[in-house]
Amino acid sequence: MATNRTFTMIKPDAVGNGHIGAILNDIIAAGFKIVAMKYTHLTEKSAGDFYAIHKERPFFGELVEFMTSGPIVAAILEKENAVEDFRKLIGSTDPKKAEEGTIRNKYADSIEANAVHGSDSDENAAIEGDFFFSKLERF
Ligand code: FUP
Repeated sequence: MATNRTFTMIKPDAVGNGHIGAILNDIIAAGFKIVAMKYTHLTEKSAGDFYAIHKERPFFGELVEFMTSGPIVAAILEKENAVEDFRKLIGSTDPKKAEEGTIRNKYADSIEANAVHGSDSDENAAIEGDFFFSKLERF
């Protein structure tokens, strides 16, 4: 069943560079409602579990190291066609390829330090949201 929710993280690079406010502003201006949100710091275990799908990829170790290098903001977002529209708002994984005006184009440094995460399917949006938030933390 298609849902109208997606999951995002503002990653350590964007948090460290002071972009939390600007990124949240872009997200809200694009019509997304915040359903759940928390400021937290991933551990090696939680980052490894979250990115378990990439465990065999050559960049996995560096990805976990980067994602645990500082705090992140995790959030569940709601909007019609949320997953697809949010992927458009953030732009390509590689900020060099991200379209002008997208969040990664504006705030990301590299393919690894790419400012934000956005779920790639309704199924993963649900799994990723459940990873961070209980039912009582959604409004
Ligand atoms: P995306 O769905 O756009 O977040 O991209 P992927 O799921 O393909 O990758 C997840 C994360 O792995 C990226 F956000 C950054 C990292 N990554 C690298 O560090 N190097 C790569 O070559 C590809 C991805």
